[in-house]
Amino acid sequence: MADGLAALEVASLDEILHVLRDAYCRTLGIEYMHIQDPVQKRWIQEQVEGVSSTVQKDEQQHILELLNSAEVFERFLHTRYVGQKRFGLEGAESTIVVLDTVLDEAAKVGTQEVVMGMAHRGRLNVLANIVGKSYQEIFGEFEGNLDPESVQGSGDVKYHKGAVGKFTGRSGIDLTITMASNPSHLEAVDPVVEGMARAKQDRVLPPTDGTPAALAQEQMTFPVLSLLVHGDAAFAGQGVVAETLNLSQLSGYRTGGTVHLVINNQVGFTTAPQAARSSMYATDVAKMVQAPIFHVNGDDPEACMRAARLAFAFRQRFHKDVVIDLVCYRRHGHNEGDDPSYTQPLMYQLIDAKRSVRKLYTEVLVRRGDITSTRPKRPSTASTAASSRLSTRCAPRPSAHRWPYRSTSRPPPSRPSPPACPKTCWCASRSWCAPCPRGSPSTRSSSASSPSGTSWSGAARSTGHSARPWPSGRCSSRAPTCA
Ligand SMILES: Cc1ncc(C[n+]2csc(CCOP(=O)(O)OP(=O)(O)O)c2C)c(N)n1
Repeated sequence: MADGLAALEVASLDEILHVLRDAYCRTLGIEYMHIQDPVQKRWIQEQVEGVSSTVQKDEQQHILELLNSAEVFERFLHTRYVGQKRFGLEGAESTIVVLDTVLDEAAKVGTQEVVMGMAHRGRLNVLANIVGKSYQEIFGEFEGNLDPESVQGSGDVKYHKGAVGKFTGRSGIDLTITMASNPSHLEAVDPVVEGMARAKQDRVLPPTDGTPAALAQEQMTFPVLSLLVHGDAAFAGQGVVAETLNLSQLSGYRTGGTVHLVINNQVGFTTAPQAARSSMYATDVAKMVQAPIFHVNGDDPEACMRAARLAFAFRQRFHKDVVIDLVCYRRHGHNEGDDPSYTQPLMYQLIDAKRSVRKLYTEVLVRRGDITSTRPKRPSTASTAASSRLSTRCAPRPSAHRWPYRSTSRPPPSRPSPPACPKTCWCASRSWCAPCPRGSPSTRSSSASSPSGTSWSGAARSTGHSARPWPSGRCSSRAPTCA
């Protein structure tokens, strides 16, 4: 073969197909043929063609711990603050694996700081599990402890607040991470993050005057990493994404390559991709700057880890933007207050039947014989510790891990807790005031079962919950407010 393939000079068609399928046709697919520079294309080929992608035992354990932490955090919020907006990460828990991997790799090569921007989806989870914001502060915001003088003073503020924390990954190297505050306006934070990263970078290495001679001498070290997390609909739909990408290689604006992570849950609020964009992929806009795009299946966290490593390594090698397209799903509605089975009934039938990323990964590890587990059903290992911290509600984080955390807004004023509601819901799991997690009993047949497989008993039907159909087994009704 001219040019070689996986160091083979002669190969049968069968061998060639085997190498190519293994490299590109599994849970990680790479778009790079739009890149014109043969060096960059060759580099990608060398990383994946004929290269083993085995994940070490300690890495598997680490992935499982990350998924446990991500899932238990959402599960706690889902059951404790029923019906409250949180823009959950369920279905996209591998986001935490991708971010953890990128940051750990960045720490290992001596990156001084990371500036991050993201919208609502999974932001609380990222703040808790990546930036190191305390559960105390996050749950306090759910309890209504918001600074009334903070921007807008509304309950939405918790998805807009910035934070500064310290990330410590598996390497044990600390990395300061700044999460930029963001407005509701999707993607508006992108150029802000680039500006923040560039300003921090300029403090370390003053910029040149941009003339060709100066540029030739410019040290191509970019000690600050910019990291942007997007939604699929917003990445394709917002013009500011293209504007920001267009700045990425200009000497006055460049930051040495931004790592973009698109949480591609294949729906934008209620809009399906075919109604949201004309491009094939949500990430196609990034092709205009010849960024490589790593499409990865979010149900394969090992592939997600690999995609994150490849993406960061490409950024380090060529100082260009890279995109990770995390193809996943959204388990609940857009903000937990809406029921997606009204607008996407078929999709949500499939999603309802899906096991979580953590559960699937645990099963894979058990099947492969990588771990022995008698009960892969509940979050175990690290999440045991995480859940005990969660159940003690508002206990401060016990170790110095990922500290110090500092919020960029003023600390919230303390408020007295509201008196406990005396009435109990028919489902017996919470007070009458809170929306019932099992929906309205009066609208269900006795054979219906909850998403967790619990069967409903007819005995509970005399209660007066508001009647509302319960489509495709999803919990959707809300209890009336306590008088
Ligand atoms: C500029 C702008 N347009 C519209 C909205 C309203 N809006 C909020 S979330 C959302 C859907 C976003 O979908 P996607 O980017 O796929 O993220 P997801 O919520 O699915 O994670 C829309 C249209 C907004 N906040 N900002």
